[in-house]
Amino acid sequence: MSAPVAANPAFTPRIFSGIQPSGGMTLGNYLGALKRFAEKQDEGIETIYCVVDLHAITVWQDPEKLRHQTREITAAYLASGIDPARSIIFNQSQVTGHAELAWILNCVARIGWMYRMTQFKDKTAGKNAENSSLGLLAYPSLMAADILLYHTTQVPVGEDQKQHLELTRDIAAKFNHDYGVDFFPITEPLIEGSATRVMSLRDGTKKMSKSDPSDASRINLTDDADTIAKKIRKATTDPNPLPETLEGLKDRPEARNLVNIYAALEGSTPEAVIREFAGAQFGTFKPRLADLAVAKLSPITEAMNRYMQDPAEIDRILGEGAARADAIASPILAKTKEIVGMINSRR
Ligand code: ATP
Ligand code: LTN
Repeated sequence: MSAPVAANPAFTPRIFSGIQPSGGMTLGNYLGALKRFAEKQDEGIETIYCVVDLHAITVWQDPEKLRHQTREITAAYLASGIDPARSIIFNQSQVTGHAELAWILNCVARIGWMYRMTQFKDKTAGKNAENSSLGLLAYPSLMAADILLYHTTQVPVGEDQKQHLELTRDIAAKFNHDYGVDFFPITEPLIEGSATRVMSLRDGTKKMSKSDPSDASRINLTDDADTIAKKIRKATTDPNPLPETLEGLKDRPEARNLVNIYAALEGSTPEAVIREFAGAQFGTFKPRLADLAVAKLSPITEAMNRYMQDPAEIDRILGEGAARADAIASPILAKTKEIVGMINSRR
């Protein structure tokens, strides 16, 4: 993979990010992505948030469930404070430019780059990779298209997406180089805060994931207060009390995970949490964490449920967002095609 290229200051700052409607939202999605999406609206930069349904179908999705989950992610966007008047919210498949640009980028990116992606390796581990969809292999190229279609300069994501964002930079740089242009920006990843990688509650070495077969491994945004408290109480930990310093968490992934979650929910730092709970047993810390999680998440869950009562309104918001997204994307896609040498005689 090529060396990082400096971001081009000539592009107007613009934020884009996406979440797959491939299941319910987890605490990991909330802290690593959603919560930060809402905060970015206050920074005076244009913000575009997408429900990436084309990505979701890289693995089998039941059509009715896909529709439901697309609305549910949209409801989670709204419930966490993303305001359709200040941000563009839409689902990917309604803006055809994503699939069109992805095709062009498929012809720029190299197959070997795709095989090297750890997400592809993880998702095919223990299975016959030859039998996975072609879309799953090309997934990062579609993600690059999502980002580059809007000349995005910054992408807030969790730690697990870092490699995909590096690939997006490589694809943009190769396109610019191959065609002798300075057309696509070299996008910056925004991986910030103490919860960029929330781990499974059952195994501190595995990412908390919406597709983990064990429901006890994650907190879902749709879990009620009792379920959240029970999952935290049962979370795997070692028998020792919390240490006096952050250093003491070094070889204790489960304890570190719970401290990081506490800090991110509270809006403080792991250092501050350790200072407060130095020497405390998990029997003391876990109930406090559960109370904090319920206090922070239940208003979001309630708002999500309210939005889900009115699917027609959700669909209206997605449609309006798609029209606004398309207005930005269309001229960029048209220019891309012109650079590539495609004739458009319908204008
Ligand atoms: P899966 O778990 O099925 O692989 P996912 O939740 O990782 O799916 P997305 O829903 O598309 O995939 O992820 C949306 C955003 O949430 C991304 O920015 C991703 O980095 C972030 N995210 C996902 N899981 C975590 C986690 N455990 N900790 C922090 N951020 C996360
Ligand atoms: N691959 C991402 C989801 C995603 C995305 C994007 C994130 C698809 N397109 C564009 C940021 C920008 C994931 O989290 N699994």
